[in-house]
Amino acid sequence: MAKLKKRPLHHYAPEPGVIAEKEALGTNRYEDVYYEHTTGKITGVYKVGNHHFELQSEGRAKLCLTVLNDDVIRIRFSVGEPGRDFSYAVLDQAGTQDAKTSWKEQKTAFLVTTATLKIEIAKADGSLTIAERSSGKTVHQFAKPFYGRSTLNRGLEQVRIQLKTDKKEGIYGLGDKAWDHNLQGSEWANWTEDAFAYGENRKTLYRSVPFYYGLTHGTAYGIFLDNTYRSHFDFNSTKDNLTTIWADGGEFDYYFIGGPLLNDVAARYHQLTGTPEMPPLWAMGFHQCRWSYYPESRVRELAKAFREKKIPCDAIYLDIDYMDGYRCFTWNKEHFPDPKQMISDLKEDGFHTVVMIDPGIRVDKEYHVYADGLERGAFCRRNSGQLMVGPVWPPECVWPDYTDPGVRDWWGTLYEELYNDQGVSGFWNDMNEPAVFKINHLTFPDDVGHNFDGEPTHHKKAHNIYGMQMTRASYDGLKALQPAKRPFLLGRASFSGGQRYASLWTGDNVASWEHLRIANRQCLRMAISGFSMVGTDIGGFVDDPSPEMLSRWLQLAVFHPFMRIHSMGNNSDGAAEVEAEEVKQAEKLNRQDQEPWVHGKLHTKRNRKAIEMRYQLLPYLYSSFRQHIVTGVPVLRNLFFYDQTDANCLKYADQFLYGEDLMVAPVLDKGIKSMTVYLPGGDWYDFWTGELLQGKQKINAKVKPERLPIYVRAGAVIPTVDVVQCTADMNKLKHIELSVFAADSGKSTFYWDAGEGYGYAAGQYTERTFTVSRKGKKTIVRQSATGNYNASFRDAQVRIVGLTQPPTDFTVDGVQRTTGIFYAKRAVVITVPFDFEEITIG
Ligand code: MIG
Repeated sequence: MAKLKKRPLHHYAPEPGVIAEKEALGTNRYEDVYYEHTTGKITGVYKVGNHHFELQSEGRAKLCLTVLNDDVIRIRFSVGEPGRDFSYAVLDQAGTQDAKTSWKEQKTAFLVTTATLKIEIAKADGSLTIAERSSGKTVHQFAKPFYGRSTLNRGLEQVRIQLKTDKKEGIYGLGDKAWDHNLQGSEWANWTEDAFAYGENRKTLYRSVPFYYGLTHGTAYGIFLDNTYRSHFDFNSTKDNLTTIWADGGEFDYYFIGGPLLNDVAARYHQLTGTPEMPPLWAMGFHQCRWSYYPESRVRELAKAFREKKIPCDAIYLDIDYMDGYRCFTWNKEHFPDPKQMISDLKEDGFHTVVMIDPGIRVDKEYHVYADGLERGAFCRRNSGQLMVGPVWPPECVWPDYTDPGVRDWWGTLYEELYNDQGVSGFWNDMNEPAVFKINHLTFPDDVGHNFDGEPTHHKKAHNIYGMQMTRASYDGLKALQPAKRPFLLGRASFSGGQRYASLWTGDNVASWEHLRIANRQCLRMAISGFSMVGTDIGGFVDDPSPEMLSRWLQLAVFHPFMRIHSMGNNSDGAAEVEAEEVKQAEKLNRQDQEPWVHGKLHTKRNRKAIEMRYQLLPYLYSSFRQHIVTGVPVLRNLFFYDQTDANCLKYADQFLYGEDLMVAPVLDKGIKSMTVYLPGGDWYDFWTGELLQGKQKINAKVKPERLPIYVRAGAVIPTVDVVQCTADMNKLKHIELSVFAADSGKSTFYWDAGEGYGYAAGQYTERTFTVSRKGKKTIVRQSATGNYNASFRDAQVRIVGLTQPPTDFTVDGVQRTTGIFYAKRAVVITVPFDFEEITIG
């Protein structure tokens, strides 16, 4: 029998012809035959309302175009008539705006115009060209018409577009890739994968985010492919000036997002796919984790050590060993005889407890989750009707089908005992790619079925959203169990839009300098791809960090919205239960600890300092997160988001902005004493020394072991507080410090609320806007506030940096002031009531 030739994974369709894999058996039979689908000629347009266009085509492929708003166009190619209009990623309300459009038939094309974009659909073959109206620049241009391919045996297996690009175009985003910031010249796939100890060029990692930014001739745009199959993005990897994007099935349903600024594209992508709610304040504190802390005495010991050593910490994590035989939602009673008591004692001391929940449910008739799930038909089955059974931690597991709304609801209720009765604060959803042990394929076979919210399908289509739907089920469940509490959920696998449900950590990284660099890139890339609540395993999961490496990692992680140390301890990868017993033995002998104090006095001091800084900056970080939710602009942004036309910003892409006002130059190399930092346009202050520095220059920054070079935008006001040991103590603070970095003009916001609950939705927050200006030799700081949250702060120590001469005259709300003034080395500090309106210093 002739064998079907194996084609490489990333092949484009062979061309031309309709008969593939030609090793004919004799006459007219083949191993398989394939069909190609295009739109062919576009013969007319059917218009629905003002913003939806259905193109009539001669070929089997169909094209619909929806204008969501002036800058966002949905383009939908389908082989045959379009299917159900359904998306896990895009918010329902994203499609409701009726934008003003006009359309015209020309000789060779149909033309759709919005206020900012001109979209041309070629009559000859349905190719698209999109130009920005104001600049006239073409930013999106098909090099070939839409192409679909199906085979008799496999059905539809490829939908594809090809776009013109060139090596000068910058390509950013695409979610979870460890590669350099600019993806031009490289090729990637999206398929959620348990990527233990990944390298920077691994094509597929834990998350699938088929969204990227292009930056061409100074103009930015975005492409989001809303397709859950394995998708592929080839950005000119073969130097043919083509970007090729394809998916292994479904529709080529994508969104073109106009700029012209990267920030605009980011904001619009978030409007499309959502932002998280405000996390509880404690989730932005420092967290300590390892695989695994047990038994109870060890957990208590750990908590005690943090307080004794005066290293702030808000959460302790329990990895899989807290469970009874890896049965989710149970406790190992030998190690944790009274979880409720332990959790409540930890809480007293300011520690939240976070526990792991996996999707793999142990096959065991005596286990309620298995028995109950089985009865409800909650677990995934194969085509044959058999349960999908495989090994993860338990030797045999089954998996809930989170794409079934009923299963999601049921799953949510399972948290009740841990969350409501025992007082667990947050949860950690691991292994939800879904990961399966023992097989190279790492996950389910393709023939596993999923409900897909009422339109049953196979795993190829549901794989990429499985983890996301698990976090959705968990998140919604927690919300239903305690509606007045902000859930904290940490997830691993996800898809575009998954940011609405879970924070994430980047997965099983390695303690190496290379991985510290990757940590920086990955968090930046996840943030610009929708996931601002992101962090890494500080110090590395696999292997042990050197003292210097751990300190540098902590210093970087001060600026990752999720900040947690995690390590593998003595566990080896892929351990089955038997090995796990060995690990338990090994744990006794050698703990391979990664707490902030394990590297001696000097490094403990440095690590404490980094974590303290995190707490001092929390009002700023929290405000920045709030800004992110309101504007859709990511919390972390590469320097080129600040000025996308400045070649140096593109070059110094490891430098990043945290919020609007801080710029961080991460130290990613061993032993360095100085580094070149690029300051983009505008004036900047050295955060540490208060020195005023002009923008658009490279500086040689001294690198100290105990801190990173950090810069503040001139005109900013940065709110900070005194060090506390946990966020619970933050709401008792009477003083806040406002550092004013003097300039001719500037504006900053400071958002504060109870740090928990939804009072803010009823106005229980305060958003303070500070404006900084100068008049002659006077520096003026004004404050205005909205909202009615009664913060504990009573006074503000306003620290003014960058005065051009020693001040002699102080006025607070129109009244001259002679007391409460303190002249520090680089600043003048004046203590004023927290709700001052205007301070004038000159
Ligand atoms: O196969 O629960 O990424 O953070 O410590 C490993 C044990 C399973 C993988 C997670 C890691 C966690 C570990 N888990």
